[in-house]
Amino acid sequence: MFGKILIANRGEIALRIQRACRMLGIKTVAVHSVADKDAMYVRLADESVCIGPAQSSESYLNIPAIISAAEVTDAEAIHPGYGFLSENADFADRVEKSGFAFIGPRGDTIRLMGDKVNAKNAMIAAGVPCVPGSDGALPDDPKEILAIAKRVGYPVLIKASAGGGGRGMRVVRTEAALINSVNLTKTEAKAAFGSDKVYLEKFLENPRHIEIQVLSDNFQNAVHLYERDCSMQRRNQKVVEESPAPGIARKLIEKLGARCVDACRRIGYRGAGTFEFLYENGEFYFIEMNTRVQVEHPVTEFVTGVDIIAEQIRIAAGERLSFRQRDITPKGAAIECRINAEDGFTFRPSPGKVTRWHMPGGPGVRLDSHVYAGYTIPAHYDSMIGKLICYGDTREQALARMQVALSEILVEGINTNVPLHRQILSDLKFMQGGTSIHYLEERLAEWQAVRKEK
Ligand code: MV4
Repeated sequence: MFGKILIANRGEIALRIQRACRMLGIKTVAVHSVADKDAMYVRLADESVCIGPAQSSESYLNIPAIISAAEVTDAEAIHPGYGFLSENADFADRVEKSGFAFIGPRGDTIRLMGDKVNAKNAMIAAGVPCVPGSDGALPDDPKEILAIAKRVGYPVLIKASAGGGGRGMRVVRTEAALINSVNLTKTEAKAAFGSDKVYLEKFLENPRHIEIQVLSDNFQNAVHLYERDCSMQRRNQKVVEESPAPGIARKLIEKLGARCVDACRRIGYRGAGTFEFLYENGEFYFIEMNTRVQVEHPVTEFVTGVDIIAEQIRIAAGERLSFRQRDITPKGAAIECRINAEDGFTFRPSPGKVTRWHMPGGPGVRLDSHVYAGYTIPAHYDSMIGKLICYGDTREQALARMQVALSEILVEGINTNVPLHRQILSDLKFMQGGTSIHYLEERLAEWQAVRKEK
């Protein structure tokens, strides 16, 4: 087991990783930008290294600075968290070449999954159900592209292979618009990601977003930790996530999970990962794989009892998974609200000094946040400042605890999106469960209109 881990991230996930390290008796090195020098996890770290000025490109994305910090502190491993360099294959390679363990998959696995066409081909080979579409990247010949779209059937979606997370996608509803849309998407993809490789899929009009969490050790032991429903999202930013996915049969999830586990074995996956699916008319369709821990991992931790971050560290240290699939029996329901330093309805970021910070508690209530009264939220980074996760024996109980917990939150000095969460949690259709990826955006338009009248 490692003696010291460098945490190459910031905010709530840096604190979360530090908690796992300290629980395992591992020393921690916190790296921080000038703007994060007063962060709690810096104060709690055994050692801290300032790696640069506030802007991410000079600090949290600064590969030489991070690797140098690991060298000068004699760290044995680096945990990338999520975002920043967590899915940067070159970073993973350079970490390992510099003699440190990268807490995550090998660089070539990250590279494979970062190319969405290759990722999809790997899944098709493993028998994971995918969205119908082009067989690989779209060819150059317009006649062939028209034939593929005709076979798939309109509407279709053109996606950048080097994109992901909603970037570089275009819906095409008529044959007349196809070739222009493909060329436009290729141009944008080339500019944004350096590759104009695009592929085509049947466009699903009203799906839910369901993801499967997996853990896979170095000995090809892989298990799935069931699913999360992440459909409550706005502009590809998740707002609320939950497990289990309301109204989807366990057997269906277990069948899908087994396919994901098989895929992990075939590609030699290492660490924690998430298979993203769209779910529509009772069918699952693979869209992408995330080769990192996700923001919403606490939802799965509540219903399975597995400490996902600790498992990531154990796997990276070469340990075998200490449980098998049959040991994973999910229980109850959990729901997560992402707490953002922003206005809940205009979404305008609201950085600044937090003058009051009172967080909820009680049975089944967890608050993952690095914020404290007196802390100044920097303006340079993502607006998420914490996550409130509530657990219950049933979804109804988890929702009730979440409503009570949200009502206890007291924050002054900045705006938060807590009012939005309270609105969502009391929305009848949401409470019935199973809303699609478009539901929140539909309701937001109404809620904002009402608020304008107030
Ligand atoms: C899709 C889709 C509909 N049909 N693919 C968005 C981000 C990336 N995960 C893929 N995404 C989508 N792919 C097909 N064939 C709709 C989306 C999508 C979406 C997916 C999941 C969660 C939120 C979303 C928001 C907009 C679009």
